Amino acid sequence: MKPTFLPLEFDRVSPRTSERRSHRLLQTMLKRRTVRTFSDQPVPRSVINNCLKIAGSAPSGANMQPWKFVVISKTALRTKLKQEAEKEEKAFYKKRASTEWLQALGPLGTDWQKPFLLEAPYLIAIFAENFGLLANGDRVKHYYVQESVGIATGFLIAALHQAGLATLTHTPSPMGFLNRILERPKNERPFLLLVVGYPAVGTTVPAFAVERKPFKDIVIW
Ligand code: IYR
Repeated sequence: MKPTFLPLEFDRVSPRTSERRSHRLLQTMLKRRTVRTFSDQPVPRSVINNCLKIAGSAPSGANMQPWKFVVISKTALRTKLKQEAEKEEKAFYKKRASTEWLQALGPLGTDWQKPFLLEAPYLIAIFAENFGLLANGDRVKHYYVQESVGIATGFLIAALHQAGLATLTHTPSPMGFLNRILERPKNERPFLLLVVGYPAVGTTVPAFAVERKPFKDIVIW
């Protein structure tokens, strides 16, 4: 197919503006912390939808946009998800996880109980489409699925933070139950469960995770 091109719409800004904006954004993003206790204070749906549109604008392999976002708010569904997640997590913490893994998680203070799955107003289950499925059942190849969905998820987390919301990236393992409970087809693989809301009053965060690697250890010029 012959490619067609459109003129780029690009907001050109001065170096001074770039400097100012990047600095402001840095200050904002440095304040993002994963939280594990949420208030039940409602969040406007429109905010969630705007942030999901931002996620959906992420770059992806061959522009296949291999992602699906399932927003969950109903208590009945969240109760089911909590039950299933806790079943897996219990097995993880009590049996499956290696000593080394449990040691690495120690400073986070996590365990198999996941009350936040009922506390936060929204859960967003993010699915990666390993391949596309046409209406006639034909498969469409997708490229760089992990990378693409990872980038979209990063967009989503950053967007929600800038919209004033807290998030938790939760990865019950394994997550296959999400397909069953949320009735998602077999080409969709659970990627992450994002918990979204306002932090509960008095929320604390693990001290060790405030530490960031020194800049010189993450960047080579
Ligand atoms: N999925 C478990 C364990 C867990 C694993 C990692 I790696 C974390 O950064 C945090 C937790 C849980 O959600 O508790």
